[in-house]
Amino acid sequence: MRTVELPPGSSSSAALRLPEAVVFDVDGTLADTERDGHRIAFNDAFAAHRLDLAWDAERYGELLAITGGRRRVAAALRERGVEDADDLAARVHRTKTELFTEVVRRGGIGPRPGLPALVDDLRAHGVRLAVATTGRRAWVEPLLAHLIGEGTAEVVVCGDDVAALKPDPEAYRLALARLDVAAARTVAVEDSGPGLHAALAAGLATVVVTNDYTADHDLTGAAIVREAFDAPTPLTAAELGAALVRTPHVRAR
Ligand code: XBP
Ligand code: MG
Repeated sequence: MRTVELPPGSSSSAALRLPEAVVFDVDGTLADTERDGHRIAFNDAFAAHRLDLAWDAERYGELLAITGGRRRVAAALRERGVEDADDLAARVHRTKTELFTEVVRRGGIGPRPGLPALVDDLRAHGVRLAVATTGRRAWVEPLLAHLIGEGTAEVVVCGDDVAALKPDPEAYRLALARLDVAAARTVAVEDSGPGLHAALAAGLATVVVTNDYTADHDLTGAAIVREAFDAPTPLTAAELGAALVRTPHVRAR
């Protein structure tokens, strides 16, 4: 495992371990996609399908407990007693995916503040990058190209690739398998309770950077919980390495 020396004048002169790889969640983590991105696209898709359904910001926050847009729509339709809710949800979600992909391709979604600096730091230290998301590849790939640059994440696992969405660990396990790296050398970066539980269940030390929708989630088990990438101090590769050391099940190996 690589080490990095702390800068002169730091409180400790001990060398820190760096992770071999970092697996990032996308929604809510790399970018604030949900309230003003996905939610609007869902509502536009409901209108396009002439459905009398619109999610305000608060209701959408509750529905985020259901991961995966198609499942989220299906649950809302079932709740209204709609017959063939699953088929209709699949059609509505296809429209939503097209609408959101257009927004992404127009450059309408930017990175969370401080994220580009963390990615630069990780790349400068040779840390491998991957993504594990429950979102659809149609918009994930162009969004990653816009946020961190095409090819920066050498492995990209999307909702299309797995049978079970987060909080199931399948997406993280698949990312580890494709990276061919041990969980004990890898750190996950997440924004939410379901994402944290998925990463922990795959054996990953996990750093959670919360947002308005997730600040009150149960984040027990996270190695580090922060409200931002850039405050109060910038999140660095060395701090992600410290998350490995701080996570008991990883330290025990
Ligand atoms: C994100 C999701 C996704 C997005 C919408 O969760 O659950 O469903 O809300 O994207 P996570 P899709 O951040 O834990 O991956 O409509 O493409 O599903
Ligand atoms: Mg997320």
